[in-house]
Amino acid sequence: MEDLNQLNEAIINGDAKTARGMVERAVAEGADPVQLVHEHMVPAMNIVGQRFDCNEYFVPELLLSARAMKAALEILRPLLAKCGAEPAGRVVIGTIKGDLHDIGKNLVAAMLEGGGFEVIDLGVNVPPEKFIATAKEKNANIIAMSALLTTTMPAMKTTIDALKEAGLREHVKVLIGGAPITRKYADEIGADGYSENAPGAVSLAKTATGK
Ligand code: B12
Repeated sequence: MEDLNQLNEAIINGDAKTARGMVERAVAEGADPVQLVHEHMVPAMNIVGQRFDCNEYFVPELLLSARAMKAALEILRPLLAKCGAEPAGRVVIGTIKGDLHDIGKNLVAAMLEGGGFEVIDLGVNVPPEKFIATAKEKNANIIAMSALLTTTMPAMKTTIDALKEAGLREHVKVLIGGAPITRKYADEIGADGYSENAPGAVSLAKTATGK
């Protein structure tokens, strides 16, 4: 059996090849994909964040760790999706305008797929009008927005306001998340739900759609 602490180390050190290889072998040996993500990969990214905070890591190191995380997630994404059952609703997800962080958003998208939702992922730097137009076009039940920068958070409120103006607010639930987001902020801007992690996002989405 793999020593999974090495998976944490590979992500912290930005070693994409090792991270991907470890995940492939762990999965082949029967490891639980959800456990790999939440007990090893997310904590590893948290350590990367702490090192960035105390000037031990700089943007190049962050990029390498993010690349390692993505490489490992690529293997797990289809497996996370398979954990689910019946389609539970349609979610339009994206990282808010001005924000390029997508690791958490990708994790939430994968877990929602795993929870049985059809997920339309608009990627990063998504303007309010694109969220609205896609939700309308795809007849979505939920818009899920991610923000990692305090400077981009206000675009979440702009999107909710635009949803109201488009006459869609009654039909589309809005879930938000990302490191700087709090429940208080979600309440302030009139979002329907906030969660600090990806499994929580699935529970919120299920509650929002009455599943
Ligand atoms: C990796 C990283 C980067 C990478 C991003 C790569 C990528 N593809 O995502 C790169 C190097 C590109 C980057 C760039 C920048 N970054 Co950066 N980055 C980070 C870092 C270290 C980790 C973020 C991460 O991936 N965490 C792991 C994931 C799994 O966690 P998460 O995103 O929080 O997601 C979880 C939950 O929040 C939740 N969730 C997330 N989204 C959603 C959505 C919904 C609907 C729900 C319900 C839940 C939910 O579930 C997720 C899974 O559990 C953070 C530090 C930190 N501790 O957060 C800084 C951080 C976010 N970055 C920061 C900064 C300042 C920047 C830059 C401005 C740096 C610069 N000088 O250029 C740029 C901005 C670029 C831009 N316009 O977006 C600051 C933000 C400070 C602030 N107050 O706004 C942070 C906090 C670092 C710091 N302490 O200063 N960054």
